[in-house]
Amino acid sequence: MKVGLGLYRHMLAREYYDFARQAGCTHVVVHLVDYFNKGATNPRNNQPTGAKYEPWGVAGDPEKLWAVDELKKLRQEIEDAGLVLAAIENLDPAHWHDILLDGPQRSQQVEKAKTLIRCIGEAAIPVLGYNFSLAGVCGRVTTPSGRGRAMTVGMDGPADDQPVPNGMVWNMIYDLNAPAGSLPPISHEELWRRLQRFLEDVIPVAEQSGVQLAAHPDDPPMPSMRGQPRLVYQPHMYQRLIDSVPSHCNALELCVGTIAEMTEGDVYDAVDRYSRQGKIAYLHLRNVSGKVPHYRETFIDEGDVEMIRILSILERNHFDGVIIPDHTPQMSCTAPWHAGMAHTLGFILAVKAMLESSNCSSAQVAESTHRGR
Ligand SMILES: [Mn+2]
Repeated sequence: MKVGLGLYRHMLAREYYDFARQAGCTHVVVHLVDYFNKGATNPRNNQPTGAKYEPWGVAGDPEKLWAVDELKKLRQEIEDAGLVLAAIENLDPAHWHDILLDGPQRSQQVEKAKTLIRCIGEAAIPVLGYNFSLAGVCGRVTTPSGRGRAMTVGMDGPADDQPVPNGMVWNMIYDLNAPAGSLPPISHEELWRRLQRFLEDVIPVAEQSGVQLAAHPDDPPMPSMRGQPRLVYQPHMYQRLIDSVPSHCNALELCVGTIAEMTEGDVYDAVDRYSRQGKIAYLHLRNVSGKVPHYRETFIDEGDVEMIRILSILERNHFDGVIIPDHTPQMSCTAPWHAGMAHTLGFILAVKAMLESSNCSSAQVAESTHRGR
């Protein structure tokens, strides 16, 4: 396993690459979508939160795709800083809203998605993460309920009532001039049909381009949010996604925290099942307390998930991909995001070193952890 750091668009600068290396990372995962663009309630020194139903921000330019030169330059800058660019995380709603919505621009946007995948391949970036969701990450509250009164996000009960307004998808605004009204609700099967069509359209291009597509599960993993169905809201639903279009390029951006929030199954079984199949392109690591619709995100060393057990399973199944911290609660200092990331990375590096130590097999780790409780 390799350790990386996820960087938002405004963090794609040498200062942040140096920070990643200083904190022990060899890899980075980058976001090219500026989630924070004109978002009134969405501070840039945290994960994109929005308010419970406020959008994160305004999507990018629909006519401006990420170009090969731009991607190559980014990869070169990251390599010059001594790091490897492991993945791009998320498509811009400006480029694929009608793929999600089955709207009138669907066929043109499928061509845009194919072009993007070809460019990513040409720039030798091996993975593109995505989240096939209409409502996106929403319905959460930010409260000082973390350890030591840390600001953290979670759900304080069901949040299903406010429909998604027209012109918005995946919690971002793609059309500021959309007519009044809201998205009509669709069925769970219709959402799966849209995903199936998308994968059938783009996976052959991904294969030709040497790019793995990696699906994030729905966060928060409710059966529906804002009247819209969710795709992967229980651990076993990831299998349906993998099986829908069998390909090495149809893979997962497995999010441990989101899976731990799910009401069915077991996060250890899920990590075992999907890493054993070699389907995890890269992994988000985060701890959590509770399950939907009552949970909160926690620091890595507390919460419901035994992280040493998760990392032991990955090591046992020879997971060779990149692990990045997901979100962390905000630490009380002038650099809350940096502090949260450094704390999480230190924890991950310590467990990794322990698992790799020749004096300390996975079995011994599991046993000593158990005895320590
Ligand atoms: Mn995640």
